[in-house]
Amino acid sequence: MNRQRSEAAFAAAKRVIPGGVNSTVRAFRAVGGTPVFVREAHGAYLVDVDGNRYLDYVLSWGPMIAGHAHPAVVEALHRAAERGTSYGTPTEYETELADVIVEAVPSVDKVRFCSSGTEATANAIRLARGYTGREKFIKFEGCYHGSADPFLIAAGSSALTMGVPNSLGVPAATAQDTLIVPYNDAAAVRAAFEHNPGEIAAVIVEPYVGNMGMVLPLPGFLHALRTMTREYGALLIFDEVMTGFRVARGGVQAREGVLPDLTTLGKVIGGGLPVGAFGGRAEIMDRLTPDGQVFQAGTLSGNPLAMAAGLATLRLLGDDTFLQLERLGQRLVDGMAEVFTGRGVPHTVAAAGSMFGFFFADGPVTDLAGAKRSDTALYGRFFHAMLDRGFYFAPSQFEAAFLSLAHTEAEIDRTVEAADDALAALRPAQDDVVCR
Ligand code: KE4
Repeated sequence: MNRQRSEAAFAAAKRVIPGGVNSTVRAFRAVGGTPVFVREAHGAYLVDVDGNRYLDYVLSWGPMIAGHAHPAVVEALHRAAERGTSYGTPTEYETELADVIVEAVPSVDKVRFCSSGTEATANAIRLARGYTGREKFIKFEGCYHGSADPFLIAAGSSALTMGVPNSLGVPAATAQDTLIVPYNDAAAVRAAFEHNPGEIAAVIVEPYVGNMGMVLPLPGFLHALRTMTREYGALLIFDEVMTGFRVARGGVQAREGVLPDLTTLGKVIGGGLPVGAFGGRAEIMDRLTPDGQVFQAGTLSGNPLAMAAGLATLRLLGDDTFLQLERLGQRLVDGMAEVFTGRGVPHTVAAAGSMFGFFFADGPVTDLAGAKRSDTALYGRFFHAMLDRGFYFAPSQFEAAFLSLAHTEAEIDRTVEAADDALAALRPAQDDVVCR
């Protein structure tokens, strides 16, 4: 595929934008090569600046569940823009979207909007700290909750699970309040509570993980978090920025029947416009300013265009559409698994609704250590082989993939065929898996 204009665009971007991108993962560092510069997108397809067309399985990292430029969403945005783009006042559009979220998400009585998932999770942690009067919180290795300081922490060597910054600029003092434990390890969570009696405000978790690749909770893990947080007086926060209105209308909590104290949302609820939200029981949410004393603010929080795009998107998602997406997702991962098996490539696949993932690894991946043991070099080569065939997967093994209402069975089947062709063409390097 000719991507000369993307290469020129990348060179031009790097002159005025650090790394040529406005979000790190877009730079293709995990898979190598030049990032694709997109000119436009329609339905399930991206079109790059060279005119190449790709079937899109990233969907802007989740938001575009209705497909790109869906007519109902575009029309809603046109109408909203003609009324102005931001007022800095309350609007009924915010209440309208809040009503939809409260009705759909089982644990949410009240919700506050902001402009990104990062803001949502950072505010949720502040609220949990304000509500409990405690300062530490537990997060899981490999779970990503946005780019605010308290989350940019890696597992430290300390037996107390004390974290260490994994970005320059994050103060050590901040890291001390972030406790890191392995995903799916309920015993490590209990140990963290026992080592930090009365100090832990919350446990925040991606209930289905999309940020180390797709990793699902082991049976009972989410229930164990619910039990332990109640037992130790901490709040349970489900970070459903990626899974909210994606794996089910009510998110993971609706599928699994585990109700957190706070839920963070983003992506789908904004239909591709900047949005974030956090919600929970009224007695917690009412601790927020102006009624309470936990401060939150944002110039564009609840922006009318984001509300319009979010409402138009959520109105397209009925029970039947979630069933349709579930079926498509399963068809895809079954087809990919068959291809990987046929080509003798060790693999594991996971799907929930319209979110799915795969690792080139022997056996299921249940935590970050397992994800890191997968063949990421092969993933990078597979990514490019599929890109050259017109299929856009995440430019990193440690991401999930997504489907939209615009994806059809025919396109799923074409993807599976292309995957078989791609693996047949790949010349496994000595250190990669040998295709038997
Ligand atoms: P944003 O600040 O990027 O809107 O949301 C942060 C966030 C919070 N929680 C979860 C579970 C998330 O997946 C995210 C953001 N996801 C990444 C994709 N892995 C966004 C892509 C990017 O960083 O460019």
